[in-house]
Order: sequence, then structure tokens, then C-alpha cells
Amino acid sequence: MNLRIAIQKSGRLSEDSLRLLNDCGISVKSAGSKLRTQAENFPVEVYFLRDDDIPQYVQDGVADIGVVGENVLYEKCKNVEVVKPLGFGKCRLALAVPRGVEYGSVASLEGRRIATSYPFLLESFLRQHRVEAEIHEISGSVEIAPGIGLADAVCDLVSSGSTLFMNGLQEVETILESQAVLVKNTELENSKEIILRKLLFRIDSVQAARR
Ligand code: PRT
Ligand code: ZN
Repeated sequence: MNLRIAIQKSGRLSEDSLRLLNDCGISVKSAGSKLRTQAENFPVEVYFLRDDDIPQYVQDGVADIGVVGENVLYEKCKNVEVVKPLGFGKCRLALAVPRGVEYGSVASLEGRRIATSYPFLLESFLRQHRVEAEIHEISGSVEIAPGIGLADAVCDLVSSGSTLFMNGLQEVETILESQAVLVKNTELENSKEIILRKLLFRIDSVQAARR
């Protein structure tokens, strides 16, 4: 019996996800062209997926556990259990407006057009602040939207802030602080729970050693 773990195939979480497994003494090679691989010395099979698909796969039990950013997890609203924050992939989902635009509060976005890849999280944030705005969902390069007249503001992930800066934008609100988390299917069978517990024990040791 294997615990099936889903991690991002290639992107910002891939290296840290693999490093975590390796630091736990689980030898897994990076994805390459493979979409799944069996660890050599631990009952774990690794699936390499797009990060956006991981919550669904874990919810449906196609994978037992997964590593995914909270931003993706909460945008997708899937029914999975968060087991542990992992301390990498840190970023924030933030609102930004063109530099030079005067920004008082969220209320100043009333009636404005906001470009984002996170329509659900943005919508919830606006509703909470009783602001009505037009949400334009775009899947990438959100930061160029104001510059090309597509939107008045953006809601996107920020880490260093340099992408916003390069595109003439200033950050004005934080909507969500995010990091990678370990999630699990809500109905794991017992034999898999036992493997997961062993894995968590190792992750705790790795995290303690890193501190
Ligand atoms: O192909 P796949 O769908 O799997 O990957 P992806 O392209 O959707 O995701 P990827 O690899 O870009 O990001 C994976 C996860 O990393 C995200 O879901 C976040 O949880 C986390 N993460 C951490 C980030 C960033 N930091 C980040 N800075 N994801 C994206 N960015 C982007 C941001 O969208 C913006 O374009 O980086 C740019 C801003 O960076 P700064 O440093 O200039 O502020
Ligand atoms: Zn993605």
C-alpha cells in the first residue's frame, strides 16, 4: 500500500516540495518527463501535477495528500483537510493600483474594473467590504492589465514586489497571506493514515532542524 502524494510538476513549489521529501529521507527524483514515480525507500508514490489541479485530485481521492499554495487551495474551495503549513512558497494576494493614483480605502474601488486570476477570493474580499467592482478574470500576466487599459486595478500574488514595481503599480491591500500547505483527503483509509503519520513525524523533525 502506497500513500499517493501530489506535488507541482514544474513551478515555484516543485523544488521545495521535492527537497522536503528528500530531507525526510525519501528518495524521489525530480519529475523530468515522468508524471508519477515510486519512492525507493518509503511507501510513497509521487504524482507530478499542475498546482491548480491538486485540490481537486486530493478531494476526489485520486491522490491521498498534496502540497499546494493556500492561495490556490482557498480559491478552489475544495473539501480537503489542511494538515500542516510547510513554510515555503510564501507570498500574498494583494490589490494594487497604478502608482500616482490616489487610494484612500477599499471604497475607492467602487465601480472599478479589477483584473485577477483569483475571482473567488477577490469577490469575497470585496463583499466583506461592501464594495461592488467589476472583476475581470485573466489567467496570467495580470500586472499589465492597467497599463493596456484593461483594468483600473489588479489583484495578484506578490512576493518581492518587483513585478508590481516594474509595471508601475503600488500595492494597497493584502487579501491573503499564503504559503504552501500539506493537504489530505478527508477519508483516508487507516493503512494510509499510518504512513501519513510516519511522514508527518519526519516532516516535524526536518522543520525543527531547519529552525
Ligand atoms: O504550471 P502550474 O499551474 O503548476 O504553475 P503556475 O504557473 O500556476 O504557478 P507558479 O509555479 O508560478 O506558482 C506556484 C505557487 O507558488 C503559487 O500558487 C503560490 O502559492 C506560490 N508563489 C509564491 C508564487 C509567488 N510566490 C509569486 N511571486 N506564485 C506566483 N508568483 C508570481 C506572481 O503571480 C507575480 O507574477 O510572481 C510574480 C510576482 O513576484 P514578485 O517577486 O515580483 O513580487
Ligand atoms: Zn497553476
